[in-house]
Amino acid sequence: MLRFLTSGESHGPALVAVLDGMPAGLSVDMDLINAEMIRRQKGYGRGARQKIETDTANILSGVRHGVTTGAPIAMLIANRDFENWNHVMSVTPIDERSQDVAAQMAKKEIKRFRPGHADLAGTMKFRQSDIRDVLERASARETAARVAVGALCQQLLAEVQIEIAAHVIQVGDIATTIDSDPLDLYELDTMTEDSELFCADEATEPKMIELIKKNWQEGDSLGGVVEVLADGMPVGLGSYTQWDQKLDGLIAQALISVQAFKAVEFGDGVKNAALPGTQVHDALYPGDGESRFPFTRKTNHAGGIEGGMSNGQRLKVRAYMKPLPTLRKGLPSLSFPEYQEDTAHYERSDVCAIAAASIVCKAMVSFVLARAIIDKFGGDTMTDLTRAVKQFNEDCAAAAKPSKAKATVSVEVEAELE
Ligand code: EPS
Repeated sequence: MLRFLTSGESHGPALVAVLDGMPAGLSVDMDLINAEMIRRQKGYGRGARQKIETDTANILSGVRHGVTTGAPIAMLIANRDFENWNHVMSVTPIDERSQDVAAQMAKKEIKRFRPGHADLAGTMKFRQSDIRDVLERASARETAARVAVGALCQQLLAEVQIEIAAHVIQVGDIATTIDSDPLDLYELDTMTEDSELFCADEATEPKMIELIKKNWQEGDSLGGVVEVLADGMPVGLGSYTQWDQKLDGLIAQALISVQAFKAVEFGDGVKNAALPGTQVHDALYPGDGESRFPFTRKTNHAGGIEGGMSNGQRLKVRAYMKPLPTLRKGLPSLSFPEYQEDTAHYERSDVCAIAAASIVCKAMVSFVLARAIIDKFGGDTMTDLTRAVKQFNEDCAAAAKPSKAKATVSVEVEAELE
């Protein structure tokens, strides 16, 4: 089974990811991984930290001569900023009597909880004496490691002709007016490439940027909405047979695990709850000869998942991010460890990180899809995997043939009768 863990603190020496269960024989393109790492660092509304970092993933194991061996893949992303935090984040004990150490410690001390962040519950849960022990790991800096994992998964998905893309469709209360349904994903990717917010709607993006600017000036922060789309989906990823195998459940969990994400919607999930079934379910029509399947549909309100399984249509999932909880205009809060009234701590942060988060959401969906592909089709080698996917897809397409053959026979019979 494909799985991964990450390790690392925001201002520690490095982030690490270990991806286990990748099939042997996948050619790894480091440029593609690092291009995705750089994309995650972009986006209007990010803070000064991104000027310090130039994220690159270094593969330490599991890949030889550019090809996966089937062994666990370890990747390391260095934190350049660590040099400014070497005492505060030192792995080994520090000498607090040293002036250097004391000065850095005092500067980085956190004494007040930030409502909305992991600070309060995390400090109590682990009985910490310093909020920083929570903040450092709860930080969204960790998503750099997830993007490295996701970029590798995207390379596996490409081998089985699954294409994935993400774009920002809302910042604060400003939504795009672009309908992504008719766009192919390559086109969508090209449209977002030069955008500062990875938003395909050129007309709306300046308004989003203005809103971020305004919130920055006011010491506030903003969330937004990301849409992740995948084409070339085989039928039957995930399963209806058990709650923990449902593809939508797995994707939702993966997306909600991304820092600050609070809601996930498949297809028109939210709107559908208010409509009668005849307006919601995607009616089936016979295959048109061009479809990869023995059926076609005119709508995709379900977002490509029915009964916890992919149904062959475009996967369409939206993920909703809350505004970041680190605010210059601090909310009423409490001091630690006295729990006295105070104002929330402010530490350098982003005003809006939705563009970066779109790359993270894409990475998480890529991971879940790669895992589902391996679960269904077997994962020791890429040769076996790609062969099994191809065969299954061909069998699905061929399923259309009996009805066509029947039609032909009946035509022939009628002809004979004449
Ligand atoms: C983050 C706070 C900021 C962000 C960080 C997430 O970091 P810093 O405190 O160093 O300025 O920039 O995100 C990243 C470093 C990153 O690479 O995405 C937080 O508190 O979650």
